[in-house]
Amino acid sequence: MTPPKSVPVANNLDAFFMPFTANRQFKANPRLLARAKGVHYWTPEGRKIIDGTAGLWCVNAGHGREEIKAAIVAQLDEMDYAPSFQMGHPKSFELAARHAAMLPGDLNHAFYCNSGSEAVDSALKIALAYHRARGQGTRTRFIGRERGYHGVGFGGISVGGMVNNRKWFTMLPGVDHLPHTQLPQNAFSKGEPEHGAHLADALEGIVGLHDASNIAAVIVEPCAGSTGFLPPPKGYLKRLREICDKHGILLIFDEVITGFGRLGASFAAEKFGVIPDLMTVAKGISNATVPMGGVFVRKPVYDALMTGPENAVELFHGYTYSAHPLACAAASAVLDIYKNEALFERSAELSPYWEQGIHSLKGLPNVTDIRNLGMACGIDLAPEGNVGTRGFKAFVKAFELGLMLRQSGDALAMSPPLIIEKNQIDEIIEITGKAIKAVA
Ligand code: PXG
Repeated sequence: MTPPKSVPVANNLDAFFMPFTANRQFKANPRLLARAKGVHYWTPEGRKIIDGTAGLWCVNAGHGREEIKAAIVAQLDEMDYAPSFQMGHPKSFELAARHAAMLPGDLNHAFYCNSGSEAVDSALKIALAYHRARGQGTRTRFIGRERGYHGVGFGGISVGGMVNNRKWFTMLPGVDHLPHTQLPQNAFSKGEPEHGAHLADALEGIVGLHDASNIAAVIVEPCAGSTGFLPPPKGYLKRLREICDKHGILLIFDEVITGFGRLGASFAAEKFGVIPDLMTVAKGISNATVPMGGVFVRKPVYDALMTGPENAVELFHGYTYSAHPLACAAASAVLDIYKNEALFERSAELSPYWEQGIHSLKGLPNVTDIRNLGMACGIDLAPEGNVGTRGFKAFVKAFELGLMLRQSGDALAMSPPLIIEKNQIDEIIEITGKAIKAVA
């Protein structure tokens, strides 16, 4: 492993308005990351941190991959940028064909954007356009789920269910929410919990309230990530699919976290055998090297929009950087790595070891629930005073001890790069245990 080079540190942290951060607290006591390779970060002082979260659930193939770098550099030499509006460049078509080939069922068209938030807003708009193109323009309502995270666009926060992301802002009208899926009787379940498929039936209630003729789409994370990692109850997603089919409602899976190997399969759709009409992705699509997001679209949805005069734009939506050549080059190189190193299979193979390790933390002080699926997990800690206080302390302690984990309220979440080795999993578990004990 290359030793860290000395890195100049900004001596004034004031100007950067940091996202999703307690700015004043951070700037008083910063946690800076300066270099990364494999499953490690280094601080500017050269302290080594094991990456328990693949960055923000995104560096699935590990940091500093030379193959991706080479592809990006080659693309920069060849062509830095090309528009995708009424123009095209070969790598975008090539990438879409590769994605279509690896996706389950007839999810065989790809729309590209630059982030998960854009992917979600794009998917919601495609859903509206689909119904309108079929003469069902009254279908405008969306249904999300409590505790869901779908990024930070107005569409995403409206269908999302994270109260802090919503309460300061105005929302899209016409949105309902399904109940979240964390049930106390499922505490300490390994993998998919037994109880809770019936929670999908709440969709029937919402349909009864508004009538299906007014509902465009249901959007869920097949396995909720940001809220603290909640695997779906057994049978839940199939039930949602059935109810959507019965009422002509589109089903959107937000696979920004679950896509590209996280759950031990290419996508959650493949793992659970449930094919959504639209799938949103980002993060692992480019291993986070160049920002990229996408919406994968089923053939009937795409075909419904390919009507009308041939010279008419079918979807008035897109971004300057949709299918950016550097992102396409990176995403294609990432697909090669996933395939050559069989990283999705590796994720499945490692997951029992991960499960065993994570559940060994049961019994530590304040641990009230542990959940896992594939190469990810959530650990709930009992709150200490205000919600999030103990969680934040555990996060800071873990960082001091050399581990990067994620905190959402008093839930800790982890999702290491899929190249992780067993001894590195042991290290993550050990440090997590120490951090939990330290905040007891
Ligand atoms: N959908 C899902 C399911 C996500 O997890 C987004 C959409 C938005 O993606 P962008 O690229 O716009 O951020 C996400 C993002 C966390 C954490 O700590 C999770 C995300 C982002 C930042 C932090 O759990 N997920």
